[in-house]
Amino acid sequence: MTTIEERTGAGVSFGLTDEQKALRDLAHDFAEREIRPKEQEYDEHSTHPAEVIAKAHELGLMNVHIPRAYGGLELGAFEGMLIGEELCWGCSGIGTAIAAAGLGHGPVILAGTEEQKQTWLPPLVDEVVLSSFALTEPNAGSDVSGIQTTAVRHGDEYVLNGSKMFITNAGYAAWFTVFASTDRSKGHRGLTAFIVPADADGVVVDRHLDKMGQRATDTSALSFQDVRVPAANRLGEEGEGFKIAMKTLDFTRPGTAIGAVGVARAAFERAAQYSKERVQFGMPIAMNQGVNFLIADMATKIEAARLLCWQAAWMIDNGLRATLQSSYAKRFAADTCMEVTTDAVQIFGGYGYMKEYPVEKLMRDAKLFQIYEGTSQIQRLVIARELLMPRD
Ligand code: COS
Repeated sequence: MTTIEERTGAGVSFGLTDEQKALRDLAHDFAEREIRPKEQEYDEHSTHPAEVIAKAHELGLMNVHIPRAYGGLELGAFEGMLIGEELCWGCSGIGTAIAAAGLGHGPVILAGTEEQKQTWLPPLVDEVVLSSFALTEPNAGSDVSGIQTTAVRHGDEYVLNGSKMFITNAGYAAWFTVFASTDRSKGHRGLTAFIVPADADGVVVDRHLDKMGQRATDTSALSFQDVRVPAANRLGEEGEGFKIAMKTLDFTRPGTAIGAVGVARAAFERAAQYSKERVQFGMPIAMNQGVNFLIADMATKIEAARLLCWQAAWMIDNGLRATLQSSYAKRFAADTCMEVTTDAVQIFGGYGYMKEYPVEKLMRDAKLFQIYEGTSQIQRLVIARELLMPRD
């Protein structure tokens, strides 16, 4: 297997440019001022953070990958990560509500025609408009090829029927990227992607789902009942939907992984501080090897997770296929987040288990990173396949 260096000849730098530092500081300041003070309230009531999203939009902290040609900032995957880590450090429920908009319109950037891009992307820059990615179904989660929603062509239109499950921001999206089967006999080669306006007749947001964590993000069930979509809204050709979904996820998984780094860092900072303040047996508990080794391992794993995310972003920004590196990052960062937040609760002891202390929420929030955008098991499956049966 050729190494990345052999393929690109480029070196690696861990330093940030002044512009990148300014972007990270802007996102951090926003997270500290606008997100942190509201994280408990949004979590408790599981409400859509419309106000915070509007402010993030105004500051240019969302939809950041939209190309300049359509009014966007055209930031790279790496710059997106500098923002994403900070927003999720503030609260991953709110951070995910902001970041998931990128998943919704990612397929349009990736596979849209010029006309589709001109139609659907500029409004996302001009106004606070959300798009949403409708892939998962009640009976098709990890197994994308099992999608049962159908799209049948009638003249210049397709008629969509079916149900979607666990769709982020579904209750607040202006339009969806929907993956449906145009030919069930072809399995994954029969899947096709469509842009479906939320106000089209027959689009029904069935219910807001009550989650364990990341409760500020709306997750809803959705259905399509004889929804008529113009053929002009089809992304790519019939049968290209599966690959469009996979390529989108190659791009977005590291962005999700960096959110897990942000949550882990928030838990680490709080636990490290607490370990210095909490006195037992006449000394801060941080003096005990049983605690400070935990702290050391937490910090090491967070650093490693961030570097895997940065590597995946670097691959993407250099135009390289990053399927393997995206799954490395997503798998390791999600599992790290779960471990670090669990250890943070352990360091806080009984207080950590209580809702009035912040780490209980972080542990609940962490769990979702091991599930959405491909479970940790699916990431391992992708990693094993990429290593043992590489596609190029
Ligand atoms: N980029 C481009 N093409 C890809 C690809 C990628 N990352 N991954 C797979 N493909 C291609 C394969 O090369 C194959 O092409 P051919 O039809 O030409 O042979 C095709 O897609 C099917 O690939 P594969 O055989 O690997 O498909 P599987 O059905 O085994 O599924 C997994 C692969 C499990 C990786 C996929 O279904 C998956 O990612 N599942 C998790 C879904 C997920 O993340 N859900 C969360 C929803 S968003 S919150």
